[in-house]
Amino acid sequence: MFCFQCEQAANGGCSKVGVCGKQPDVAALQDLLVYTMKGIAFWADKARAKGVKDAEIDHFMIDGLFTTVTNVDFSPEEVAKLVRKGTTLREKAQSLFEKANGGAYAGAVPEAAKGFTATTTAELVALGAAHGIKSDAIDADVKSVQEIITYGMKGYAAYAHHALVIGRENDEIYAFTHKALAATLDKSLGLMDFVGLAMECGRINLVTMELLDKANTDSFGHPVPTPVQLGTKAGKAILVSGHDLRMLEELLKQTEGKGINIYTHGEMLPAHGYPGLKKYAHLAGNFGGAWQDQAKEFVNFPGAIIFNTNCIQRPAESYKDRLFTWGLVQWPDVKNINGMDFTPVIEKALALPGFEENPGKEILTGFGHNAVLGVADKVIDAVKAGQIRHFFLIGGCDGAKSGRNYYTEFAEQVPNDCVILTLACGKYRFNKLDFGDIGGIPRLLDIGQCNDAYSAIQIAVALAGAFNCGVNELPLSFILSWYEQKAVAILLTLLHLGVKNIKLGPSLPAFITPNVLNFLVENFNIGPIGTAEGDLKQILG
Ligand code: FSO
Ligand code: SF4
Repeated sequence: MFCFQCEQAANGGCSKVGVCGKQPDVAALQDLLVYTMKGIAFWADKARAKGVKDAEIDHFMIDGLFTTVTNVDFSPEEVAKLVRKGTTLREKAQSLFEKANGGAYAGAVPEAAKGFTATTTAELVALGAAHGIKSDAIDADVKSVQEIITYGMKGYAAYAHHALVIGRENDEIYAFTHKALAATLDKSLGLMDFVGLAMECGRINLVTMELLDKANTDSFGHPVPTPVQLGTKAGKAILVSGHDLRMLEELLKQTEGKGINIYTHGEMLPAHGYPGLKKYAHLAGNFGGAWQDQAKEFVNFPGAIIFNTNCIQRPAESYKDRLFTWGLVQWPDVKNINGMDFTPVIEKALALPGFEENPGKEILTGFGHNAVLGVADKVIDAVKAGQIRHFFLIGGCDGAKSGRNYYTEFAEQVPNDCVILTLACGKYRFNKLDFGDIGGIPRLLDIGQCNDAYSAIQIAVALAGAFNCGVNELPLSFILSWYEQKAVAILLTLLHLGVKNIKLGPSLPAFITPNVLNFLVENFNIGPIGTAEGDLKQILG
């Protein structure tokens, strides 16, 4: 196996077993799934050029890409099932094209688009091992940008999936997915073609985040500033981890009046701010820290636990029997709920002791674009009056590797006349600290999940409009932490929007070659994080 798609990649790439727990068979099957999707994309892209689309194929691409995101699917059987389905959809895409074309394709057909005969899981694993990231003998810089695009697509696929659960989709996302995956098979394309596609991938992620924002806010209302309880309520308990709000809503409905309290974990924290979710009195509070602490924290959760997206880690035996996954999230031997019937989770929670009453501290969430822009005048006045000197967006993923203390230190050292905007699970490095307020405006504003980078962009654009300048001229700095592929998608969106001077950490991606890094530095002045003290000094002058 070889995988270097996330920040914790061992020594430039995991080659024996994933640091995340991904085994070589699953790695090979995921590589084969991506290879299969490239083959589907070759035909689907051509069929689209002839005006033919297919919803089953489009949805499969989203599910397939999301499946290969870090910490989503660890089950060889489930990934193999998707590869088999992909094989039949590749044939379907080819026949759709041929029918529209009135005959076979006249040009050269790449190997990936020809399909394969392997079917058993063992055969698929063997085949996948031959179609890994290193199997293409192509220019290292081209490969680097191709991988950036692929990871960006994996990232927005997660968001497109959540939107689709709510019944929202956008054909532009599918069209680009086919075009970009097919492009990776096209040997006539050069480095700058792929750079262009990478920027377009950033635009498509913006389109996807907007789609999801609309799906969420139309369904549950605009988030409002909301205190979230970190303590516990007496009663049975279910912990929900992940990003999917619609799944949480359904679980809230099904547990109403059953004496079960629902707690959020990790990226579900911002759910408390949505009127359509906070109206449930048994949405009780937030439990634990960011994803990488789950193994030590879940031991202490006396109820059922369910993951509706990444990031799942190898479960300890002590809580494995009360752990569930939902939808595309899979761990071998952990019960998966496919659909919206949560009876097994509810029964498990009822059989477990639950919590005693133990109130704790409260933290605030719910500062989406609607809430922040609702007080925009106040914010703008505070900037003009010199009460707010600078905004720092300290956001992104948390993770286990060392070097992430930087983000805590940075937040702690941000001067009192500056505001911190935050999003995604990296916030757990500092969201329980007290930052106070500036004339009633909290100094720490939790914008939401990683996909709420959309909100951050709306806020930045509105501020730029109010001050009649570009986003790069605003007193606003982006201090980002990355871990998995959604962060790659968001980074591409920021680059697509022309955002400069981003500081990225805790380490730079292993899939970026020195030449590609130079390109990013020259065009966007993107740079690695240094020390909190040094970076703050440099930014604030
Ligand atoms: Fe964190 Fe995991 Fe949202 Fe990522 S939970 S690391 S950026 O999945 O998706 O922020
Ligand atoms: Fe390694 Fe990350 Fe790939 Fe897992 S996802 S195998 S940790 S690079």
